[in-house]
Amino acid sequence: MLENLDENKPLRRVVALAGGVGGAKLALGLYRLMQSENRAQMLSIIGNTGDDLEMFGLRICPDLDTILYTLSGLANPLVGWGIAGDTFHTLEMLKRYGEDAWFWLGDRDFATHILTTQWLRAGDSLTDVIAKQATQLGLECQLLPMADSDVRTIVDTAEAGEMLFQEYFVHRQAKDTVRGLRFMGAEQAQVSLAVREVLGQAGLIIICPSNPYLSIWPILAVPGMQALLQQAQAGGTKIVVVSPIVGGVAIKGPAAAIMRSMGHETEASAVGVARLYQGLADVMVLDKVDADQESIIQGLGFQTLVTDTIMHSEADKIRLAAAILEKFE
Ligand code: FO1
Repeated sequence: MLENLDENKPLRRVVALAGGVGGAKLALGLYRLMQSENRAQMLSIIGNTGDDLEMFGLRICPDLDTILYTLSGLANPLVGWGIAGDTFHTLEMLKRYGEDAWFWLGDRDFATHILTTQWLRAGDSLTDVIAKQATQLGLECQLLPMADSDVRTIVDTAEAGEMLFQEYFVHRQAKDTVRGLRFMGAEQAQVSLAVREVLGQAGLIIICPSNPYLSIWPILAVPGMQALLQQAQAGGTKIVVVSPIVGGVAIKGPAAAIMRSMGHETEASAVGVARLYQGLADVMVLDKVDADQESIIQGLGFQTLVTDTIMHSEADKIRLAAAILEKFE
């Protein structure tokens, strides 16, 4: 029986849930590692689309694009999003026309949004659009949007009320106090056949170190998603969450500030993250600097892995991916 399981191991899928820049780092580690083992096609990444927006008539999927560019080696390493070496002539021209072009879209990046929009208008699903782009950019793994229909993260701020995510995050530079979030369109959204299939084949599910509220909650808000995760768990598949909070600070973005401003019960710490995922994930990966929180997290019902989780270099990313797969796959 055990032998059988071992034989089947390479056939089981690794499924990662990810937001943008932070999530893409671990996704890249998993991708490179599985490429080196000749099984990159057994990696599926489910990306957040709650951050999507329409601008200049174009559909933009920042988180999916960030993963796409990161894994295909195109991403701008300085910021983690956009394309390395991109120019901004189109944006400058739009500004000359008087447009308030606050979202930095590069000339090459525009090509992605033009095609996304064109293919969606032609009737392709977002799943098909992203799959075509991934294939064209040579991706060997699968990149899937969390849903095909529109879901938009709406941020309710103390200073200016409700606004779309990118308005809060980029235009207003995440300076407002977040008092609530909702995912517009989530109730009508459906888990796609592709997402259903990969979760059904998952031997391990990894929640990347993305902002729980802004990047993972929208994915979990798609009706049926949590039930599929529970089904996978019931079949023996572990769900591993990598803490995006290290030493009380968010690795990237406003996660810590949002945890403080939104949670009466949560705190910006690895324990706070564990509380958010209690009952949902089985394993928590925390950084060595938070090792003193390990026993509390275990007390909350998690298996733990304490390791270096800060990913600067590609080697850091592969090492973290390898530590997780070695222990829990
Ligand atoms: N992030 C910014 O902070 N400023 C920008 O102007 C910006 C433009 C942008 C364009 C394309 C794209 O794919 C991503 C872009 N991002 C930008 C990143 C993005 O808004 C966020 O990092 C994610 O949505 C958060 O997950």
